[in-house]
Amino acid sequence: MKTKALYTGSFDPLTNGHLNIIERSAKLYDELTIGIIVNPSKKCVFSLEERKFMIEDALKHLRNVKVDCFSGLLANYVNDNSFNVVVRGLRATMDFEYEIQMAQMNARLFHETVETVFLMTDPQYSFISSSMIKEVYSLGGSIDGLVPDAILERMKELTDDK
Ligand code: COD
Repeated sequence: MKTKALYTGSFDPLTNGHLNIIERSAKLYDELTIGIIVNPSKKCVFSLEERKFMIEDALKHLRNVKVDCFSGLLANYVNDNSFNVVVRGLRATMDFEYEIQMAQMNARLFHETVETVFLMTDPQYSFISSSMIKEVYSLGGSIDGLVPDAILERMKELTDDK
């Protein structure tokens, strides 16, 4: 049986921490879908279309990875698309508290057996978050090496346009 894995997030923007989890998951599973959450109540700097375009560009070296968008409950998206695995990344104990709660709630909502699998962040990326990237960048600090080059280039283009 093919293993279909899902890795979800806001990815506003995708960071090298996310990329590291994606590259490692792509080696573990037959197919990996990156699910960008559409959350109208969350104010994102980059539009959904911009994030999808940037992520596809940054992941074009990974043959078994595709990018999609979803709204509503993660469990509904998983049930509708028959994923067997949901991948999450863990940076610190702080992440763990929230993640275990979410994994246990999701487990109740999945129709079939779906495992939530946690990959520990590579220590060099443990301090990176999308919100910190945006703050440093917007105040003129360097984010070189913290986001994929394709994302950095696109961020420069988009912020020049705005
Ligand atoms: N290193 C490793 N992993 C990282 C790093 C890093 N530097 N940064 C982030 N991650 C991991 C996160 O821990 C997470 O696993 C993933 O990458 C995505 O992170 P974000 O910050 O882009 O995404 P979130 O946390 O905003 O996404 C939350 C969801 C969209 C998954 C969540 O809100 C959700 O499932 N929403 C749908 C509604 C729903 O089903 N609600 C009920 C939940 S029980």
